[in-house]
Amino acid sequence: MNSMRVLSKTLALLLIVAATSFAAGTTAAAAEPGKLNVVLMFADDLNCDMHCYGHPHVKTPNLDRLAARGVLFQHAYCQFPLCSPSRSSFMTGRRPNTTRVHRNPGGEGQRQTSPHFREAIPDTVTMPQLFRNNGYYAARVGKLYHYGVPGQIGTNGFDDPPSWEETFNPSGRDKAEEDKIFTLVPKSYGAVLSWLAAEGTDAEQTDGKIAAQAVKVMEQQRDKPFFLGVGFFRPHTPYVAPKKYFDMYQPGEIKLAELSADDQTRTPGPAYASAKKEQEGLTVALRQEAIQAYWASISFMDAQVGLVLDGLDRLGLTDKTLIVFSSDHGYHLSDHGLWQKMSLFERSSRVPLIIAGPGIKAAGKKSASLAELVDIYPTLADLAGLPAPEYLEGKSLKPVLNDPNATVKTAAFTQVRRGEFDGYAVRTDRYRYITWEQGRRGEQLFDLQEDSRETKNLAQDPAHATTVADLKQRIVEYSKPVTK
Ligand SMILES: [Ca+2]
Repeated sequence: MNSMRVLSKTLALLLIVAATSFAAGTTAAAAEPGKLNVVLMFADDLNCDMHCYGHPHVKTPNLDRLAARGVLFQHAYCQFPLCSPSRSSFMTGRRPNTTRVHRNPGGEGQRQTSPHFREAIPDTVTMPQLFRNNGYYAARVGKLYHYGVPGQIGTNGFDDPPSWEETFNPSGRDKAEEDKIFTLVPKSYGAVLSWLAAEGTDAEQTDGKIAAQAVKVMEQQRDKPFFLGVGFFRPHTPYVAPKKYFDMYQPGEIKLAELSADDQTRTPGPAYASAKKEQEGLTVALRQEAIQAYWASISFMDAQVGLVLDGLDRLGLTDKTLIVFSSDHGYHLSDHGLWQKMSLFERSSRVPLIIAGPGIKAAGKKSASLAELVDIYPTLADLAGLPAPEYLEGKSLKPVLNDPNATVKTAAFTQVRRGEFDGYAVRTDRYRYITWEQGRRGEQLFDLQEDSRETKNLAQDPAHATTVADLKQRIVEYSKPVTK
């Protein structure tokens, strides 16, 4: 190690010490009144099947009203289409190759357990922790970091204690009455397609309790700045929602997606490796029922978002609170012949993202600009006027919040692991390019302007050779290990 490197390491350490003392000082001083609160709401396994995203059937009146006073990002992407890798990434503002979290803990069929991001980056300051260090009260209600669902409902899940002052882990009838749930694999509810049109009220369900607890926390903390993480469990399996939400959708009228030639032959193989045995050969009626249940769970979760928004209004906090709503990854509903997550197609990688709050000039607008979940942390720090750590790997979306035509990035990245090798996808304003094990196990290129359903793989088309070479190079750069 040369002397310059020793010097820069020493400087970096001094800076960390200085930053820590500064943070400790401001914590004691308590944040000044007038600072903006944050409500960070996440749904679990939610794709963009929402009315405000143009879906013709799915009713989301409360998210529609949030979108009407915020900016809706039409092209937002997760960095990894699985709970723990995605959540570790956006909560730390760092990408999966930095957090080194590429698996869920103890995940089904996985050879080894996932590490916690603190093993690779022990001193990282998470998003809520930054607010905490600057005098905010930070609390979590429900699922913000990984939780096994439904197994760990009511516990702390795979949490990060330094992130929070207080945590709340409600548990409702959906958990207590698991034996009533219909499932494709007996006694298995979390990883498997499963659903229940439940008896009883919204308030008896876990997500109903989460909304109620969130409002209680806001009421208790209304006089001081707070960062409140509100993590709903739906529409993750089991799709449990009160009956009235199932009645909103007629399964017989649900149109199933057509499969392309590649979907039918499952080419290239790794693109379809997320398929599970029990999901193969489902009858049309069963597929329609599963989609009805997923949509019912979305409308139920939307109603709980409504309770949080109503609470903010009633407490007079709406005008001083930044509100973010998103999901940890997208979701297939038999499109491409797939269900759930863990693919690099648009449907599994794309997420809803709505950001609202005082001072957002483009309120009510939709933006086609690319955004990534890793951008949420720098955006909230920017809007709240807090100094974000320099190592964050996303960008503030503030320019887009003021002008929906502004762009802060030309590409969004998503990656996934297939046992011994990785797949990477890059999304530009027009294309999605995917490479499996550096192309050795297949490449895919879709022109989303011409082919939004990803039916024609153009990767071997000589007319697109330049585009493929350019996007391949972007992935080579993206997938290099981060050394800082
Ligand atoms: Ca998830």
